[in-house]
Amino acid sequence: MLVDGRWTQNWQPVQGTDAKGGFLRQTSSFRHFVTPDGGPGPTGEGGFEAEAGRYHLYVALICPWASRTLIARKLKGLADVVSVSVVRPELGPEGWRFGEGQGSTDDAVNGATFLHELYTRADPHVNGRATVPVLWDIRRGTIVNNESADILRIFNSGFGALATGDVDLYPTDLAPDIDALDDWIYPRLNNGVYRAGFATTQAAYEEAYGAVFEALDTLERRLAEGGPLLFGTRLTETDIRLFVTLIRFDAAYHGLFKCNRQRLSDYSALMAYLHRLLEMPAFRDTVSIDHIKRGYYSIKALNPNGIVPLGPDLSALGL
Ligand SMILES: N[C@@H](CCC(=O)N[C@@H](CS)C(=O)NCC(=O)O)C(=O)O
Repeated sequence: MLVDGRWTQNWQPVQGTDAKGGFLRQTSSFRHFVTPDGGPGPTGEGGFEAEAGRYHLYVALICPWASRTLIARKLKGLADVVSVSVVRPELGPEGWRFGEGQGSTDDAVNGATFLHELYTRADPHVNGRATVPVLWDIRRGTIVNNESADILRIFNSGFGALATGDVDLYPTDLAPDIDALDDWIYPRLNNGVYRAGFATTQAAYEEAYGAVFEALDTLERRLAEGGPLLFGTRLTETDIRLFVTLIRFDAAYHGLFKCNRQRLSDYSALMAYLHRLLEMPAFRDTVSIDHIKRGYYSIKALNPNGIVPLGPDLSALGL
């Protein structure tokens, strides 16, 4: 992690632990918004007006939070407006690293070797972890935002007419329901799998495991009774936020994170839902099972020998 702008060697893949051995995720530190006229957004400062070619997105394909933003970028028709760099899937001693090949890229904008260099460039005294995603302002040479939930909303409405996709991922009439469902899914499922995987006590693991499967059971019923999507026929940001966790479940969370009461492929409505979303290139094209498996199974604290499993067979999903 970074302390006063310098990379420290005590970096650990486990972000933090509470008094009961529960996993704690660091909060994001850059919270500015791109807006159509450059005015400030709900948090942060103004000065980040929408413009084609001005912003760059740094992602890891293993990372569910970064993948959310990639899906939104495609759904909103922003692929030619916001460019992308992809780090290698393995988190090494200096965190995320760039490098051309096997689905990863160099950093064509800043020429960085490690993602943490961008954090220091944005703030020479930065503290904390160098996480993906990062939305970078090429003109000002700084980080606009490193919180995927914000970047989803920036892509939905911050680019105004530059966004040609005709879907509204956060429509006003559904906003309170979307917020409520996001807030319900996040601790139980999106972050719940991490809380199970990185728990350092049996009690913290069991609590997280219970929450994960309670959430999956509830969502299975919701989709069976009221699908095809979480809000009927309207595709929203909550579908993106759920998809990124479901698509990683059998490949990573079932085994490595010990979320193994059932596989996702044992849930019929959730599988039908995954199939439905994977029919859209904006979802399918952002999924790399290769990066997901190599990335998660490279976490030495959980898998010391780094052996990447050959299974599971995901051919039912065309993956
Ligand atoms: N709040 C952030 C969380 C992002 C996050 O935790 N990303 C992980 C990868 S999945 C990361 O980059 N970790 C690097 C590290 O912890 O050093 C978001 O949703 O954007």
